[in-house]
Amino acid sequence: MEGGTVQSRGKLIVLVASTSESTEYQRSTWRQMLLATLPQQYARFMGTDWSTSVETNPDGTAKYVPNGLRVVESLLHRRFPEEDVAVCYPDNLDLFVGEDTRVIGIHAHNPLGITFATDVYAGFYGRECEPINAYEFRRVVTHPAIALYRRHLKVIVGGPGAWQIEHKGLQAEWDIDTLVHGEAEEVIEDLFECAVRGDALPERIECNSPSLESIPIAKNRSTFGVVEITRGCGRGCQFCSVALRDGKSLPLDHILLNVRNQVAQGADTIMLTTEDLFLYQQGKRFATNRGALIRLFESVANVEGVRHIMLTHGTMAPVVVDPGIVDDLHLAVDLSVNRHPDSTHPGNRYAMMFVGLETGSVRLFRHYMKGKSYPFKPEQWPDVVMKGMQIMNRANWFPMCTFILGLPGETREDTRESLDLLHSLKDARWCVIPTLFVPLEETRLGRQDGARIARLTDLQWEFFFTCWRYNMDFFRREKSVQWKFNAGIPLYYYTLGRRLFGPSMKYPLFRLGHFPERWLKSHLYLDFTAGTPPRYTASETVPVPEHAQYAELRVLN
Ligand code: B12
Ligand code: SF4
Repeated sequence: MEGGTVQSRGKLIVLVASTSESTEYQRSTWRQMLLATLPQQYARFMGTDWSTSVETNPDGTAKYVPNGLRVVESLLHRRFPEEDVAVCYPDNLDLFVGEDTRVIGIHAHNPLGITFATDVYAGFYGRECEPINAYEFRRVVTHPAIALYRRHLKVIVGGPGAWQIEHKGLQAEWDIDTLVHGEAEEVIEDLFECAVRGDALPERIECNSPSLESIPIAKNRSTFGVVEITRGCGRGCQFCSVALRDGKSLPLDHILLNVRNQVAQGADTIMLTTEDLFLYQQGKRFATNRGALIRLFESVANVEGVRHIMLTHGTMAPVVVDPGIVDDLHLAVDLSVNRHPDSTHPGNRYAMMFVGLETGSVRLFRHYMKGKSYPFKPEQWPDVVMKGMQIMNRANWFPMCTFILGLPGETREDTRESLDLLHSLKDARWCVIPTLFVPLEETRLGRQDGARIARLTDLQWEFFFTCWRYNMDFFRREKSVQWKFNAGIPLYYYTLGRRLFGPSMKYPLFRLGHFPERWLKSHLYLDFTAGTPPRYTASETVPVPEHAQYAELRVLN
């Protein structure tokens, strides 16, 4: 390592991301997501040592970090010589922070683990448990190398989870000069220049959406080979932070340059990143652009070195409007990293995409997220979900779907409707993640109370654990370990669960532990014994309403 000099003087600007937000262990997104949820205190018993499994270049810099930090790095290269900027993991901060260092830029994806789905799970072990993500982030921000040179350093934190630090009032305690919220393209260069000069910095910066032209090509490798294909969405869901940002697509040339850069740096997997895959080069009113999508997949797959394509988010409605689209995008299955014996693909591969189903209650759906089902009406939502799932599953797309429990004003009837939809999806090939409502600050529901795990009703618990029962049955096939898990369930309930959450979790939890349904049915809402058919089935077609009829429902544009 040419480290002698680097070590003693340091780099002018050091960018850093925690290992638990950078790891691409086994190319498994769900494993990384677990790190945002599992409690650090018990991590070693859960076999998650890989949370710090990342790769380092010979000079000590990071091989891959979250894409947002790569974008910041590329923006800085416009203003500062490349040799003045280093990107590393916390364990190598000592190599790069020194007398010459003026700015530390820290990326925050989910730094305290307080967003959807995350602290819920750490909470099962008691209130004081900190998720691995939070522990790892704290390790960055309180790193001794930063403390040692703090007198001449500015500390800037940005990323999609920066709001969490403000929300928990930790900015002063962690001695952070500036928190940057939102898309930072148009502020980075000036902000870092001021920081390098030692000027006083604002405590917080709220960024506006940048023009397409100001989004740079990421020169270096991002975790999971993330390459953005769109930004924003515009469907207007009230709980979502990107709801009101208009959707825009990155030009294909820009995308392909990014793909080539990823591959040139050793990535063989490209994660096409978007809020909704079907918005890529969309037509009017979210119309899917089938040709552009096919061209995108083919062009990416044709880049030499690309072996796998991974997806991020998408919505159900476009699949129901245009069922052939998932067949046309067969490369998402052919080049997927995921395999499951239930896939009919010759290599048992399946495409995995995150899909927000959020609720089975038409009332809540209409109130909070009616743009999500467009061009269908809110009352068609359960049919859209059933049909969309059928179409996806037939094409070997097994989506990872989220539901939100505890949306403001959720009644028992609403929860029952979600349970009905869940019941109807019992034979689907999917993964279903129950999350608790979190009022993200920059959203229209930002001032509402968040849902609390300790306040879940018996019906909400039933929803929660029925989801996990489905997931276990679908993904965990080794029956030999199943009995151990089942036996652990009552043990957990009587030693800890009952004390932390009260008796309303009992029977739902016992469903997770595979207790006999004929016994559970008198205690739970859903009856899984043979007699009760699910409320919904996938219909032959779901009619797209006439626009005239639908006009008054639109929240769009
Ligand atoms: C790809 C992705 C993932 C991947 C890969 C993550 C990774 N480590 O690289 C996977 C699937 C693993 C993942 C997991 C999770 N994710 Co995620 N993910 C995304 C996604 C789709 C793209 C991220 C991205 O690369 N965007 C492109 C870059 C350019 O944008 P950016 O990161 O925001 O960066 C910009 C600014 O934030 C800023 N910036 C970024 N870093 C820095 C640093 C400094 C110093 C400064 C000044 C500025 C700055 O500048 C950049 C340019 O504008 C986003 C949604 C989205 N479209 O952004 C969700 C998103 C970020 N994820 C989210 C969540 C909730 C999670 C999980 C917690 C999910 C879960 N419930 O389990 C986990 C946490 C994982 C972990 N270990 O931390 C939420 C974040 C909400 C929040 N933080 O409050 C988002 C916004 C999705 C959503 N709408 O809900 N995720
Ligand atoms: S469809 Fe998804 S990304 Fe778009 S506003 Fe709704 S939740 Fe947000």
